[in-house]
Amino acid sequence: MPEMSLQCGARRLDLSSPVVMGILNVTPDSFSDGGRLSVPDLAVDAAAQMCRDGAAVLDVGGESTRPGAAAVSVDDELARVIPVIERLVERFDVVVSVDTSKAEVITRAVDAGATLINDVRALREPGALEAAAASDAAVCLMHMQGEPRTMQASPHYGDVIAEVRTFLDDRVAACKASGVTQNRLCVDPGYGFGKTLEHNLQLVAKLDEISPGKLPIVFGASRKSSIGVLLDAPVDDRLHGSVAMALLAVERGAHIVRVHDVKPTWQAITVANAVREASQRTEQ
Ligand code: YH5
Repeated sequence: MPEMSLQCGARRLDLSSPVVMGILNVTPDSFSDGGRLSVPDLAVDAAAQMCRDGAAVLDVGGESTRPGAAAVSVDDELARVIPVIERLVERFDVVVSVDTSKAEVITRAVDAGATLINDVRALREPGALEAAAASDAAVCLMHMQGEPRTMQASPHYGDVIAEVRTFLDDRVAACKASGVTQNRLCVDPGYGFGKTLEHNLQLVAKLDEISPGKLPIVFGASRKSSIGVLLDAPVDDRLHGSVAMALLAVERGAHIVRVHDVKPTWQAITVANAVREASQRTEQ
């Protein structure tokens, strides 16, 4: 991967080798210790472990976008994510990302120090594009067919690769027209978002065909239900399948893998990086 990077605020995230984005859900059901510690305290502890385990990015999300999940108000989402982002930015030398679609959350998260806006709705909500363009944060544009509540009801495509690429092309063009520069953009095929198992597998198989203008690719299959279907395994038994899927995505061109299990994923891609570098040394 020659001189690939992503400009996240003042920080340049080097993507010449793939990196791990750790998932930090701050919904009320994500942390429980019987109430001794607050959710932000528990989230900071989990984040510290992810940093030790090799995460280059921490992705903070306060809206559940799992199939069927209920919507969250702006105020609830702000109350969940802003205190956590403030603490992470203060403590850890990594890119802090915010997983949101709402303009006000984007603006407040960037004020709190987030330098990557990760939006499963690709900045299509009112004011979101303008909020992102007014910042100097990077943007991850993800493909989704439909809306989280109903997207898995009956996903349908003519050609899933072509449709995902066309959608991402359009959203990249919209971002550039609003002033978000190329070096701040990355794209994501949206594994599991309005897709059958077969659609998901096609997207991984042809991942190298989805990126407009060779932008960095973000990929997230961690613990998702299609991995459960392949393995006939419940959500707490999808680690090895998730690591395999992340590694296959990296081998097909993913630059940032979004995962729950940072350490095993980091170890797997670090081994793969060493082999890739060895094959580059013998190439000339
Ligand atoms: C993504 O792919 N996904 S939130 C259902 C699960 C497990 C996990 C158990 N935000 C992505 O992680 N952002 C989410 O079943 C994302 N790419 C990017 N860029 C959904 C999620 C999940 C859903």
